[in-house]
Amino acid sequence: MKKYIISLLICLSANVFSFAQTVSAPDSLMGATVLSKRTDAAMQKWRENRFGQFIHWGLYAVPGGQWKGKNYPTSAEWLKNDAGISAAEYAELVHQFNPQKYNPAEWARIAKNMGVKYVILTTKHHEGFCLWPSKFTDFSIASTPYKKDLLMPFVKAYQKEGIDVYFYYSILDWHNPDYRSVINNEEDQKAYERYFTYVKNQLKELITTYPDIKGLWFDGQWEASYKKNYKMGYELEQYCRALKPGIILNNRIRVDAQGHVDHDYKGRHFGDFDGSFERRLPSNVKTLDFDWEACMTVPENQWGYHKIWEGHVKTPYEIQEMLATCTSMGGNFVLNFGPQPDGTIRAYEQDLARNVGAWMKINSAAIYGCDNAGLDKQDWGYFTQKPGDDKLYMIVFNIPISKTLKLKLPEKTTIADNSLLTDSHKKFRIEKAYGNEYYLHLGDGKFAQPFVITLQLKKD
Ligand code: FHN
Repeated sequence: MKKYIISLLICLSANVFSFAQTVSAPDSLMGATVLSKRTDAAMQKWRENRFGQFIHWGLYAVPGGQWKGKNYPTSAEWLKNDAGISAAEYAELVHQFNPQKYNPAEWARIAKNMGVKYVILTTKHHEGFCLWPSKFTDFSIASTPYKKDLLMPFVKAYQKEGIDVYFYYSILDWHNPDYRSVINNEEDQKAYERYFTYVKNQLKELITTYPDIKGLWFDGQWEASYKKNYKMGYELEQYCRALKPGIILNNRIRVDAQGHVDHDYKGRHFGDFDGSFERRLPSNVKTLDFDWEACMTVPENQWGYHKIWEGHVKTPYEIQEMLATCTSMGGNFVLNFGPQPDGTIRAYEQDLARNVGAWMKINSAAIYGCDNAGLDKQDWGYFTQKPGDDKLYMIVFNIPISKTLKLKLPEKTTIADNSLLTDSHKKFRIEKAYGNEYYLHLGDGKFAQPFVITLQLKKD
């Protein structure tokens, strides 16, 4: 027993130390502090999750992108700004926010069936409205006809489905009278400092009231006021890490002394991962030596609920391909949902979740825990591999006319076996082309695309 306790203590201290090692003090320009991939279990879990859900929900869901009979095709959650609505007039929306059909268990079921392993919920977006009854403002759910906290039932429901919960928090705030976009004089600075205290109070409130959350996802860090007060970002980072050791923070928590956002003056991401891939994926990258996440909207640029979706709306196939792309490049993929003001999820988002989920149910082995496989990208799709595993996954999106898939293996590696992921009896003929290049012959079979082929590799 004594032996067991000693080895447990050694293990625990090694884990804490391995993370502590990666967080350093900032340099004089307030550069990044996590200089290599975190190796602790929490971050490893984040990495293995690979697929997440984003949820943008707030007062903006009520007008749904329309104001006084006019449609604003820009992002619904930016309506206050885009329609030039005064803070007082916008605040009246609290009396209309009454999500009687809010059923977080149903949301969590949809998310679970889609195959996500984590979720990020906007607790306070740029509009400043809080989804929880914050002690520090009246501009919260407590002032609505609904009154009840939206966060606790959310956290519980998602946790019940085994989905990790993260909270989004906007540093930018259009409602708090102390908030400043720019600091023009001492008064502004004083007000901004009061606002910063408000932010810290709220974050402490969130972290302590909902201790099961795994991390915080910051946004709105680009304004001149925050850049001028760049030391606040570092203070905030330390503050969150002290309140919740092991917490996972995205890169938008900080700016450096030269006003760089997302990445510091040396190009290194802030926080624990690079979350600056917004509505885009990194291009042409074989592998990245840092953790990263891409977040994506279903329509072109709507995060919050908008009554009218114009332009391109993504299909399940496109989402599956983005997820495969991110996994093959060692990153996470997060898909956004914008619930309706009554608390229900738009029918198209539900369909999309169902379809992506149906694909995930049979192919997720090629996603969860997988990473870049270190092979040259081929036009038919994406390679993924679990680190240290000798199984390689080929996620096929485009079948060539030749019905043969080219692949180039690392030196001194051969293919011991292969099969369709969904049918271990379905084998393919492999032909050695030249060097370490092979052709995999699909034959005449019909495949519901995208499909996954598993290759069992063998070292010579
Ligand atoms: O302005 C926001 C936007 O509304 C949305 O929340 C996205 C999500 O990454 N972030 C912002 C801009 O970067």
